Amino acid sequence: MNLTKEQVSQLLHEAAITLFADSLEELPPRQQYQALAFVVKGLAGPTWAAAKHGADERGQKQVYYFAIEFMPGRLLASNLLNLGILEPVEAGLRDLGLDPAALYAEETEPGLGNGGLGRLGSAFLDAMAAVGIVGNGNGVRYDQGLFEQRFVDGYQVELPDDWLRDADVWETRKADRAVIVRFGGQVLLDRDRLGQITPVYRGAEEVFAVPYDTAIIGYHQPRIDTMRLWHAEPVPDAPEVLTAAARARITAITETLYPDDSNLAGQELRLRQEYFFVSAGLQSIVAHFLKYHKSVLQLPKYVAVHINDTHPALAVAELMRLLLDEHHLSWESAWQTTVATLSYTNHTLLPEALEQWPVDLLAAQLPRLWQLIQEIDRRFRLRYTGPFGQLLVDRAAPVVDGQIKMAALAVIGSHTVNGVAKLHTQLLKTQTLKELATIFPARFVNKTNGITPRRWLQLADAPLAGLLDVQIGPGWRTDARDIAALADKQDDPAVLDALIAAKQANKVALAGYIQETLGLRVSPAMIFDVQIKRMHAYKRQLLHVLGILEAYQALRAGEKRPPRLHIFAAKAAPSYTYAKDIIKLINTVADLVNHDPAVNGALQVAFLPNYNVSLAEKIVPAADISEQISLAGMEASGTSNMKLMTDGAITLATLDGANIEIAEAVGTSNIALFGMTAEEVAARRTAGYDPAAIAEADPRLKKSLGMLIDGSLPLGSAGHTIYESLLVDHDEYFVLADYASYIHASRVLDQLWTDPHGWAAVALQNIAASGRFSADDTVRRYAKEIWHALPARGGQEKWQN
Ligand code: 73E
Repeated sequence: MNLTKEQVSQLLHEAAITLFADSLEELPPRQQYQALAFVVKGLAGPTWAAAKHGADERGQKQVYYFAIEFMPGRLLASNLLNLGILEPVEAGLRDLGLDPAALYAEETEPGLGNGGLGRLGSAFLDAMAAVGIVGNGNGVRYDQGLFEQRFVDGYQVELPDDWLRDADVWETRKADRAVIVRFGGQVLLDRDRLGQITPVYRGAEEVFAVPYDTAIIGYHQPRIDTMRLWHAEPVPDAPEVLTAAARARITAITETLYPDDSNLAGQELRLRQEYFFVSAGLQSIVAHFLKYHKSVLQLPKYVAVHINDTHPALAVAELMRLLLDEHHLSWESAWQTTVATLSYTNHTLLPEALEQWPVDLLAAQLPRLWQLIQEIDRRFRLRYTGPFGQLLVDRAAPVVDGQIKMAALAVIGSHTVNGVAKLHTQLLKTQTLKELATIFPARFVNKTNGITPRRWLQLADAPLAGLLDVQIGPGWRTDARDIAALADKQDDPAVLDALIAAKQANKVALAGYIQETLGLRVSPAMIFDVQIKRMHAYKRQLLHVLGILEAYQALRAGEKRPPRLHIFAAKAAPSYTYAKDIIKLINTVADLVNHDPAVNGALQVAFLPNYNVSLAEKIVPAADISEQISLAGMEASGTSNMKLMTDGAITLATLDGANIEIAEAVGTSNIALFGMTAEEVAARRTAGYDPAAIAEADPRLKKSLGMLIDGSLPLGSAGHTIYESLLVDHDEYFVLADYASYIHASRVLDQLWTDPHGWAAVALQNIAASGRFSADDTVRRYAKEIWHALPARGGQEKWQN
């Protein structure tokens, strides 16, 4: 799209008058931001409108990505970049005396997700638009996103996230596209003389689902996809007047995001959320489809519906309901159509995260779906018991012991199932879903996760992006694989110096932010050692803390080590007390080492509050070390590992999730690996394990553990809880088993740091190898091998204005 900076200025002034009846110069920064966002939305509007019809008219297959979480991050700079007008707009702003970065910072980030799962969904939408796939997000418009985190006395405190206070400029309410979603009541099956069955609903609760659409702008091409989020409201003009309580039950559906990551919520409200966005999404897809096509039997040819984790797995039964009850297909053709339309990604092996619903709960909320799930279960058992035997089928079936297993429903009702990293997919097939993989071996495939280099390199890391332009030309901006060309420069000292300078600039900026936020002065000359992700026992932030205490003792004993700043950012689920204890521990250790003159300047800890996409954009470019230290076999993939690598951090990692593929990509000499493999962990679990003996044999470790309970760290009850989790409750996540090799790997990095060019050469190889983790390639593989929705070749679309 073409735009001059003079046009920018004119449009902005007009928007200020239209929106706020004031001149741009008079507006507070928040309103200046809103005016600019309004201008950008207007510029994209005509192309967005055309895109909506274009795909249908061309008969291009559409992908609908169903996810209960999305985390787009701030959109203004990203939209400007994708539209190709970042430069003129920034120049225009500067001419007006406005600071672009300050305006971007006025945007409230929609925190409609917990962590990697939600962020992945948004990265995929951005990537689909970039590579020309007609993609649609389908999710929930929560009134309140993930809580805002503060620390009080080192403890996590949660504040509500009122992200819609100032209205969201990007969303468009589409009241005319609302649909009705039904819960509860009774369903009777009415059979007419021809044997046709029609369900009759009595006493159902009706909920009005209103879509809010946000444009997902394709990078440097006239392709705009849509993220559609549904909001729950009472049905307007309904014949019955609702009580306040009945209205509240309805609006509660989209009031807040469940703040649990990798855990199942299990409550009725969560089930209502899941059905709500699944039913609304499928109803609107089928209705739209039938405007352009004659028969629902054609659905799989033009529509792919992707189930992101089991949260939308009710799609299997809901699509059956629509095809049977509303479009009167036979069971067999409805089933064929459903399976051919749906595909499913599993994101976790953790048993506590595998969703199941008690039959009573589901039957009461969704009586028609319960009838259909029973029939799916009955037919599944009938079909597969012969060939596979009762025992295996019992383990694989969706309805077992009064519970409905959502992963089983998703696998049975999908044509393809994928894990999110090679190891994860293999463990799915051989452990978590092994019975289903025996029955449907061809359904299981791997699709390793990816990230968008546009947000993490082009936008968040301008110094490195500039370096790449100079060294290898700008081609990498459209095809991340081109970054590989950087590998040839590893022996060029000028390039290494430039790389060091780029990293330094990012570290200076982050140091400023740390000072501002925590009042902690840190030196950008230190090693910035970063662990940013949800707080969870399996991710082992605790191992990182034990490493800090080891270094603390070493320094106090007079050892010399390169100065290191340990940077954490992580939210804990409000009900996850153990994770909150670890937060308290990190803050307490930070207090100790940051105030001890004996280690001054050599060891510091900064725990930045309120981790979200915008904070990650500050931390990732400044990282030297990327801590990816989960117990092997636990982290499905991880994606911060990919972002940190892309921005030139060196990974300190276990052989878990996508770390294994990162190691393959960079070579083992360019990554610091440690710890047990997933197989070794499994063997150790069987063999039994004595963490106390490990502690006893290592004086420094013993001292660190003692500090948890001897009063040297004012931890309250948290110290005892953590101590006991390791030494009394058998250290479920093998923290002590991997401790020695973790310390060793970390010391190897200390050694490398003493040779700046050596370090920079390794960092450079990491950047060069990061291209394969671009989400653009990931969605291309999904499109080719799962959705069968190949990207449009250029030429079909044009910018509209
Ligand atoms: O390893 C990550 C993975 O990189 C995994 O833990 C995460 O998904 C990422 C993207 O694939 C994930 N989140 C959840 N399950 N897996 C989850 C489960 C329940 C509620 C919210 C999130």
